[in-house]
Amino acid sequence: MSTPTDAEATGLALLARAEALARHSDSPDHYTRTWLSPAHREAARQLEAWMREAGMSVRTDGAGSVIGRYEGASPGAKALVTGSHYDSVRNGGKYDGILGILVPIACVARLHGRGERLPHAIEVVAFADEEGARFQTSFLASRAFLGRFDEALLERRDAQGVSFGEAMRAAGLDPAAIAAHPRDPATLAAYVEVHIEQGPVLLDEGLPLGVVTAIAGGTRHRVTVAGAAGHAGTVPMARRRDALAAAAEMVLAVEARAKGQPGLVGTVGMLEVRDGTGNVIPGEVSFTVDIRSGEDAVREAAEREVFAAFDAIAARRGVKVSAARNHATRATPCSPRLQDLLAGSIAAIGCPVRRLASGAGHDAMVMAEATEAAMLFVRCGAGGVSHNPAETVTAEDAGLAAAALGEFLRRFAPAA
Ligand code: HGY
Ligand code: MN
Ligand code: MN
Repeated sequence: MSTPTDAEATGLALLARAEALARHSDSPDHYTRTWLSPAHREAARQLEAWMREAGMSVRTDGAGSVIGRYEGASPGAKALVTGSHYDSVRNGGKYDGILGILVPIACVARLHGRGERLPHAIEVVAFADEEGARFQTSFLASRAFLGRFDEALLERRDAQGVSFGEAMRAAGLDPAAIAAHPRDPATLAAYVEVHIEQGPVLLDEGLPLGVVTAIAGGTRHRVTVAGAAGHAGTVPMARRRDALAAAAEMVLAVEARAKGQPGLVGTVGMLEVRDGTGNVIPGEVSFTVDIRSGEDAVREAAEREVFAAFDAIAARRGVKVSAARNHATRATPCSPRLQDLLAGSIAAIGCPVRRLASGAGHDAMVMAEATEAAMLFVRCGAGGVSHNPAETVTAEDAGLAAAALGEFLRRFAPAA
């Protein structure tokens, strides 16, 4: 068990690493790190160096994920996998994903420093792409880790027109081999992910750590509204088929439906006016719709109603609407056995145990398809804000997360 002083010292070192890693950014003005950008490759090299320093052997997989392995007492033992992602949203926070990579590296470094081997191996995985900001992918790297890859993604281009395959080749990766070496689930003992809460529950209750009970499911669609472009000065209002005015009503329909039901959230996070110009009536607009709930039936009903509302708005306004789904996950319960083990570990370091659901998506959702999975949440500061540069975590909480995970790693045994 760590004393609070130990926890804080470990935490300060963790926050210093998060600061250093955030300097590998696509933008000099803020922290954005998208899949396979030069900054993303530099971050991968830094993570690899820290993993080696902690006593791990390191490899990079077909998607650019960095995988460090610390052998157990007997070589080749099943691995307890722990990690998170090192890509970010645009103008994001420094701890989303990163904390779940740095904390386990610190835990392994401590084991290595003492020459201690556990009965199982530990693998720390820094997933290369979870947010999917560049190609609108989600969970790309954890899916590739398990050998799952949607070939349709090869058709995608980023905002600069670079194709998915070109981006991979520029980073020295082979698009044909992205998921060519699927991890055999029989070699996995379990998956545990440390992550900032990204919400205010722990902060409001004055608690540093939490055990995740389940992760909300969600879908993302790209919606296109086709109207008629025309002259802003000459087309009478009654004769317009303005795609943006229709899309605006649709955005409000998403908000109204989500507001109407507790536990349901709906977001339009991107909206683009094709060839948008101040003196042209918008002819085509596309936008994203993200809908989530802890209950799949609630989400599915909301989706049906939202898309029915879009059809009605489109019919009334004389525009056409179409939607393509590009992401879907079902609500994912965390392993009750691992939840209890995490709860025992949190209690053992002297912290109260709080169980809570995750509204955000995590690589743990994908890993749960292959093995037992669980998550340890760490309190967020600044009102619990995340996906925002104001995101914070305290050194003490980061240190407590390392102490709790260290305890968990020692208590863990594969399911019988
Ligand atoms: O969108 C999510 O929930 C995650 O942060 N990628
Ligand atoms: Mn995120
Ligand atoms: Mn995240």
